[in-house]
Amino acid sequence: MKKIGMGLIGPGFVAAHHIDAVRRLGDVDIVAVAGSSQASAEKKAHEYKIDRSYGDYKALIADPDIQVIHNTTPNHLHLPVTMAALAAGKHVISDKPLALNANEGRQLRDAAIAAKVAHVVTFNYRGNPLVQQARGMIARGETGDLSFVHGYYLQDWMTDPNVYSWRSDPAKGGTTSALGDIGSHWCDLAEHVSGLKIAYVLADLTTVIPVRYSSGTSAEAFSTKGGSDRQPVEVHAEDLASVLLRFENGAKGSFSVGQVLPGHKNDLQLEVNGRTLSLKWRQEEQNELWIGRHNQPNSIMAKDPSLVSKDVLPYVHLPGGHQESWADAFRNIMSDAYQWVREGGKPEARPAALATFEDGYRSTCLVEAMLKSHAAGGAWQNVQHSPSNS
Ligand code: SOE
Repeated sequence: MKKIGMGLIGPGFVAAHHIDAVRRLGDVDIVAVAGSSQASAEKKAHEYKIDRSYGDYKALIADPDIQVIHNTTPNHLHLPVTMAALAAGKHVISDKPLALNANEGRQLRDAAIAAKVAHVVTFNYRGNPLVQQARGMIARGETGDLSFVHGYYLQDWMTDPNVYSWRSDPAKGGTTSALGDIGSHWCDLAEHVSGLKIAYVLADLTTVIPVRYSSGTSAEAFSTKGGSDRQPVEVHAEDLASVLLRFENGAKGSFSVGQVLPGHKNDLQLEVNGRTLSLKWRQEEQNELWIGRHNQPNSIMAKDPSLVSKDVLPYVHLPGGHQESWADAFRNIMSDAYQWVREGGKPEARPAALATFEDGYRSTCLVEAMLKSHAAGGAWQNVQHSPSNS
């Protein structure tokens, strides 16, 4: 089988996981990496054991051995880098959020559809087997109609004011922090699993740490590195937010996100309550799915190939009791993405669990509605999502 050539632009925190996941597929050749300078690209290429490096992303996109571009640059570069890749007819796997705002998100969605290539956004929690199990149970009517969809995504890596990364810089990360970075994951997961669309939001945003101390360099997510000579920087983006939701079918919902909540490492939880069953999945205990019942005892389904439904089996790689993890779910998404690439990105060949630029655009619309709601003093705001022309 001829290997597919892949090139990655923007080697930060998440890039290592794109590379690891793609290497595990076995049929993809990691051709090159591009960084902000030739020196930084070479350093990363050496670290990841990749032969070619480019100091200019346009040179990587032009490399004829590369068919798929992974865009893991900071958010402000998502638009130009992805647009250039699409213009060159390359398949694109973009890290989330797809873009800085809904306007950019729509442009990217439209350009990707017009380019007739595979277009993927790494909403990677969809790759967890028990997430797909929950989605299937809801779609088959096992929960009954959903009345409430709720949860949270809480982290603590920004608790220390000395953590200052591009995510807090509006020019690079955008005007949102917690909602764009992790609220985007929660909302995508809630809509994907429930099969329902969020129609209205009411958001309350807070910046718990309004002054951070920068060492001049942009730290990677979860990094504690940085010098002692730091300068204060005012931060306006939210690091804590709570949002009420109304879904299109009348179901209600709510979630909170925070990046400064001590003890919460990557604490993502989604619960849905139907008329018959409730389901709860928590990322930090991702090998278990809680099933809540009214007239019978509650139970916990283990991630076990003998227990999950047949369509979930491609996402399970180990027998029950053998824990699978964040990196395995990420690999599942990459496996789906490259399956789509092998099919030439034909719309009808897209694996059902895979998030596309349509989903990425939708996520920017949801976040934008939340920002508007907060700016209006906490007023209900409808989600404006323009349909694609094709
Ligand atoms: C940092 O908050 C981060 O790396 C996010 O950017 C990822 O999307 C999430 O999966 C883990 O946390």
